Amino acid sequence: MQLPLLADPRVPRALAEGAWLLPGLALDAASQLLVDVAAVAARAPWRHMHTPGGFRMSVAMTNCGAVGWVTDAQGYRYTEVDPATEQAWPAMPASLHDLAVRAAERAGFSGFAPDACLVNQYAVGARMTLHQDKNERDFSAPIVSVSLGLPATFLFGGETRAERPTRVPLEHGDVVVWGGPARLRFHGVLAVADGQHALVGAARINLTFRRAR
Ligand code: MD6
Ligand code: FE
Repeated sequence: MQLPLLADPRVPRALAEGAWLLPGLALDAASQLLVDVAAVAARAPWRHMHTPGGFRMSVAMTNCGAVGWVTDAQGYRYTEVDPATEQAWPAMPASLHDLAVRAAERAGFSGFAPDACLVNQYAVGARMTLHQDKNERDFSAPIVSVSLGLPATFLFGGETRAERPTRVPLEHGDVVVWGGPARLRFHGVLAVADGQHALVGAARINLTFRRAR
């Protein structure tokens, strides 16, 4: 039975032209996503990469899909081979792929065909400084970002680093889709606060799906 008088808490919220917060869209899939992320990390282990400037990132990363995002002294780029294992990145699990396509569709980007999923693991205190996602070949595809585990504050900036970012609280199961005129906006994540999540423990996991090639 429907309860049409109750407000639906899962209504999409526009963050900017081309950027949508889809609250709770990943909630139903979350436990399967986490099982599949654990299988990815068993084959392509979590690692702290270094920026081209030599800084160790506080976020631990892995990838799945045909290509994966890496950074080291040679720069930021996508590779077909995981430099840590010298094997191909694990294939993108169907649970991840299907959620990303559904989220993109929901935000008005039909036909999204992600070939890369960067998986970020934030321990308490880990953060992501303001950056643009611009290593992809074609900016016409959106990015789909799925938050799992501990909450975080997403920083949503402008087209220049100087523009003061707005703060967007992200919770377990929230999805952000980001494309069109918003595709090159600066963004980041504040240091993750201490806590415990029932499924994830003391960590936040973020999946970002891209069309890299
Ligand atoms: C994170 N996300 O939420 C990092 N990039 O852990 C990103 O860097 C990001 O959420 C592009 C679009 C959406 C994002
Ligand atoms: Fe990003």
